Amino acid sequence: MSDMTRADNAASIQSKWQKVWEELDVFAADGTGERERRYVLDMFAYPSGDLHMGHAEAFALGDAVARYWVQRGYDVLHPVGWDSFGLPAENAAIKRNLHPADWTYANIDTQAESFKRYGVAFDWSTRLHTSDPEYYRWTQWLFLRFRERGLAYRQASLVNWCPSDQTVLANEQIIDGACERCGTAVTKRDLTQWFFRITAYADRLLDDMEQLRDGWPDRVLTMQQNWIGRSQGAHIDFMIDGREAPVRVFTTRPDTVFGATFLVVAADSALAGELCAPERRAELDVYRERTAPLSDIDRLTAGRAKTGVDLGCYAIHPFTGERLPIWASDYVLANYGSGAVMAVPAHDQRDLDFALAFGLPVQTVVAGVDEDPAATGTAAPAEGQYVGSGFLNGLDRDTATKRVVAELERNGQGEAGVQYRLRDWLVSRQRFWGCPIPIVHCPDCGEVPVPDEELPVRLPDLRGGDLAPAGVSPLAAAEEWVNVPCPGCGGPAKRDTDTMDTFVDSSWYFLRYCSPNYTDGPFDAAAVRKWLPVAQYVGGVEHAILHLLYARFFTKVIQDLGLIDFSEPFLALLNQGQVLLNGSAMSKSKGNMVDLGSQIAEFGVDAVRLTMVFAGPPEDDIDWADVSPAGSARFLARALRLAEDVHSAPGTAAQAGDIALRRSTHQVIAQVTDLVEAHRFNVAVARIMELVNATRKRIDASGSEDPAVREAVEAVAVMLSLFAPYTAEEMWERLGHSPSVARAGWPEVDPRLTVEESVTCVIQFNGKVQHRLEVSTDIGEEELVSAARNAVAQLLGEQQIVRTVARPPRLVNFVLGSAK
Ligand code: ANZ
Ligand code: ZN
Repeated sequence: MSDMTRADNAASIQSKWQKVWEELDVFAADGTGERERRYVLDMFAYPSGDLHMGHAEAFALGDAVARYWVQRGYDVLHPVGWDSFGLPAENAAIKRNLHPADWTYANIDTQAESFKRYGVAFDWSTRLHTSDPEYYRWTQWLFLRFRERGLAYRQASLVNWCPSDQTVLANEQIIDGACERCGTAVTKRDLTQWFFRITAYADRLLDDMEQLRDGWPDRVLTMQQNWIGRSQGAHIDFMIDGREAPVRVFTTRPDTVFGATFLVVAADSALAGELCAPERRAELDVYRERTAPLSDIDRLTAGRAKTGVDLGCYAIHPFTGERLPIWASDYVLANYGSGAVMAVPAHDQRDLDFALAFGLPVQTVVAGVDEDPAATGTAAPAEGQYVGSGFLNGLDRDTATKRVVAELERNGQGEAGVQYRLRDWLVSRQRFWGCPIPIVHCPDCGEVPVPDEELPVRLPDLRGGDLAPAGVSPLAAAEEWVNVPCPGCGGPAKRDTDTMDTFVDSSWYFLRYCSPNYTDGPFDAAAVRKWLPVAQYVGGVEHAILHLLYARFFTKVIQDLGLIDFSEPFLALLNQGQVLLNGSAMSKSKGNMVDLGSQIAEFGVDAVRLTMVFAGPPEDDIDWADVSPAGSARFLARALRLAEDVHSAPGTAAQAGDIALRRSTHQVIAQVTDLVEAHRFNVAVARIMELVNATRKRIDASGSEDPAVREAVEAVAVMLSLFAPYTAEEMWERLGHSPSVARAGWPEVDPRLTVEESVTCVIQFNGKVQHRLEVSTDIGEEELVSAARNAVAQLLGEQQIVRTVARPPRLVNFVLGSAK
């Protein structure tokens, strides 16, 4: 077939089956029957333009899982929706003088059409969009429940600020000190912001990972663990010369306290300003300005030249009474621990670098060190005998740590403590296209929640230039919307003008999918009980930390609210790799995009889908330059031709068929079953290809009447339906079946045909050979006799077996007597 007719053909097959699937509602979840239920979830799409190659990969994988489970007879929920709030819509709206909704919903329609064309087995009745008022009403409702529990609070804080986008950025939205979106250098700002108290759940987020050990990739669990970053240690309070309040430091090594020779506080902390001697002020201000833009990652980079300012004040060592100088530097983070450290330069490399840069003393306190760290420039491992450590000398590390903490506690100078890297989640955004925060600020009543029955707080109708006012957020400039009577006292008050981080929207959508139109709450608890937790989640590794952490956090809070009875939302996780071109990620700015639409137009949906799963293990990246959708299309055409060449009638029993082909068929089914269960789709496809070849050979050798050929081709059609739904449906039709192949049922494996070692067993009546049967070499006597009886049941007719002689695996002799 020429390329042109192949493309036309694919397009017409596609539209033919889309109609049939829609009419038959093939992928509707049931939820009422006795069948075991399974929920397969794809990370939902953000509607920026049409679907791209990354979507094509992710959804090909998730769909294979969903379709496989349907074939296995599970009641499957495979929902579809859109994560439809977010900044790109707003920027597009400003540029084109539109409402962000116009751009968003137009893109959603485009993507919906593309999903249908792509043949994804969604239950379309689940469809939701997080920007619909019916959805964000419940995001607001959840926000208010969080707030009631003290889990949503407002606090002034130093935040990352993009001067160009005029918005707060999360740490992860900063790349090399610049805004990830526009590249502008990020600055810090002191703003009052909304936070979610995710740190209150740090321990549970860590501990509950036990439930995920079997179902999640190890590396994702490790990333989550590091992100939460639990450190065991102690808080030590250092008295300050000429200051009432002590300075608290966090240390993981309180046992090295005798090696502390100076203190360092975060230069950008309020504490640095408070401690700074007047004559040092100017120097500190200059230093602060210079280091403000640095991200935490910059600050923590090992080996950076150390910089800092002597604050001109002194701390008192809690045990020696020595005066320790206090410095400010950028390598101490303002928002970790207390933003201050006791520097132990002999045993901590960063502190040593700093001490050497400024000529501060270095005091070794753990022996076994031959060389002086101050001379070598390398901090010594703090393992061994304590020296110069007063009451700690002679103890082992464990005892020393306990001893020093006990001593600090006795003196009221510190205590044991745990620190987390995890910070509370800053959810405020000074942008328009997000979920409004349902709070009113009243001069008399303070923060007043909008009553539940008045939700949703809808976004006002702003478009174009209204969305980009100078210096304030768009909602703050919308005066008519902002000014409202206070729900508490009725006096004049103002709405909160922040919107929520879009990660809030995506932290609970999987709960809403089970009852997307529910109006009495965020979700129908009975429906959630039926389907959740999610049996398989599929999505990109770029969400390995934040989205998954936030969704896990929400699930735990919602459990604590008594609305659900499980604590982990996703029991299994599959992370697909990226689609690359010539070794690098596709991006608009680099101009190396492969357009999904034109790939589909050229090769057909099935060839693109098959290529995605055949390219390699799902976790690996796919380089589109190295794969062959044309090759996939050729293979699919070969499979389809097989179906045309089956000339036995539908329903023909395969038993009489060619045993070699039957054996191949059953072995491939058994292998593909295991491979699909293990998500090794690429190998599964390779096995199906082998079966297609074996079947073709058999047809060439002895024609297409053989019932073993039908059995093989039917198995190919059903197995291919996971990856190439249109071709499979065509095959099924040509095989004389009615649609849909998607619900044909997974082929049953005959275990006798899958054993590698088999022999021919001779079946005799009174010592005369009647029949031959392929059996496994290790077949037991009982099994052999019953297989033999079944095989000769017809021949036996009315005759009675009076005695059976079995010599497994090669012989069964039935001694017959005549019927009375
Ligand atoms: C003395 C010491 C001696 C330390 C030693 C380490 C080794 P993790 O494990 O990441 O929790 N630290 C404390 N607060 C900090 C901040 N705000 N910014 C940068 N560093 C900070 O690290 C805890 C250790 O990091 C603490 O223990 C402290 O240095 C430093 F041989 O105290 B340590
Ligand atoms: Zn009021």
